[in-house]
Amino acid sequence: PANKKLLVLPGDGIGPEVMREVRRVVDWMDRRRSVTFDVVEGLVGGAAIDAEGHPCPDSTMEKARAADAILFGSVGGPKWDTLPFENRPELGILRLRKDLGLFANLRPAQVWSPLAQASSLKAELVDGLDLMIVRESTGGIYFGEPRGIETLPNGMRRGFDTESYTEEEITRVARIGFELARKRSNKLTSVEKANVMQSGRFWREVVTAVGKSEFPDVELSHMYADNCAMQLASRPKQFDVILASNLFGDVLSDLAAAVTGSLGMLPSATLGAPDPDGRRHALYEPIHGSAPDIAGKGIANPCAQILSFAMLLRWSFGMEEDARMLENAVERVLAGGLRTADIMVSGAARVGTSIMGEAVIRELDKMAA
Ligand code: NAD
Ligand code: IPM
Ligand code: K
Ligand code: MN
Repeated sequence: PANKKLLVLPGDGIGPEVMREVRRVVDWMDRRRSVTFDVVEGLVGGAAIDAEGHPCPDSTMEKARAADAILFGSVGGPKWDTLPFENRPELGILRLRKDLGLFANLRPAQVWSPLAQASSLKAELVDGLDLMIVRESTGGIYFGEPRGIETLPNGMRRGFDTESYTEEEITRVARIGFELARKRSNKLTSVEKANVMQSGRFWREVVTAVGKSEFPDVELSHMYADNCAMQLASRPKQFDVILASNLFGDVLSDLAAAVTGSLGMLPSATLGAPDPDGRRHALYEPIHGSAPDIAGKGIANPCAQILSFAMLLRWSFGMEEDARMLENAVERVLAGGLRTADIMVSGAARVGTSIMGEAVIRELDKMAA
């Protein structure tokens, strides 16, 4: 079979630091498994602004369109925070999602037993937690028009954005949520604020209709987003699949990360619709950002980035066995007592980014032996 074309976009801050550890895993897979990757690197975010004057230059978009899968790091940082809105690093990831039509952002939040102690909640509330947030990622208030900052005729200034969802946008992401629920515990919780937002009311109406006509076997419930945040922080194990808009999904997934132990652990996949010949654009990235507060210190947790590569193997290349193997390797490292600072518990050994990455490779070696 043809080599798999992989585009790697490290980005800014801890992005390149944690990506370095994934490159070891890619090399390992190349050497030890029957698959060969053609790895191409590209510029995105602040790094691309510095080199080419745009957070997602056309050269990067071309590489992205040609790739079989994209592994993305993180973008942003204080260096670029004062740039005009149209030229911020964050536009890098937003353009990739929008222009490639990556509308379904899958954010699994799992607690592995060795990490239950690292959660912000009592261990018994999270042990065995396994939920999936399906976040819409090309619509809503992130892209709605009109938006801007303006001065009104009376001299007052205002800033404004628009939350808007079409029936088609809701339907296609709802289908992804329902399909995932079917493969898991058959429960879908759709989240909005139908009590105060017209777009939320419409969201609930459309999701209900999709459920009735196409997924009557899936148990669908609806929850207001504020209540969902409270429920996630107090009884997270009640959830299986959570379906949410772009903004609510963003907020709820950071919350889910705290509940599972750390932002440094959670991967994501962002998928587009398959084209007629079955090819589907897909991008994989940790849900965390460039973590400027710890960048350059060599202490970032590489697990979320490594687990994003596991999701890539599973979702883009159908390499389920290899994905599991990689996830197991990470779990064994944690069970063995190695911890980066963000998931430190008493009695564990505190290590940096590269020791963590090396330990994952060692576990892979043992499993393949
Ligand atoms: P952040 O996710 O970068 O960091 C939040 C906190 O979590 C920080 O204290 C950080 O040190 C910690 N953290 C994050 N990842 C970690 C890891 N792997 N290991 C250990 N600790 C980790 O969010 P922020 O500070 O709000 O944003 C920083 C920059 O990142 C901003 O410019 C923001 O826009 C950008 N951002 C980008 C993405 C993306 O690239 N998709 C996602 C989120 C934020
Ligand atoms: C994320 C980030 C992005 C988002 C930003 C950087 C545009 O927070 O990927 O979760 O809000 O989607
Ligand atoms: K990221
Ligand atoms: Mn976010």
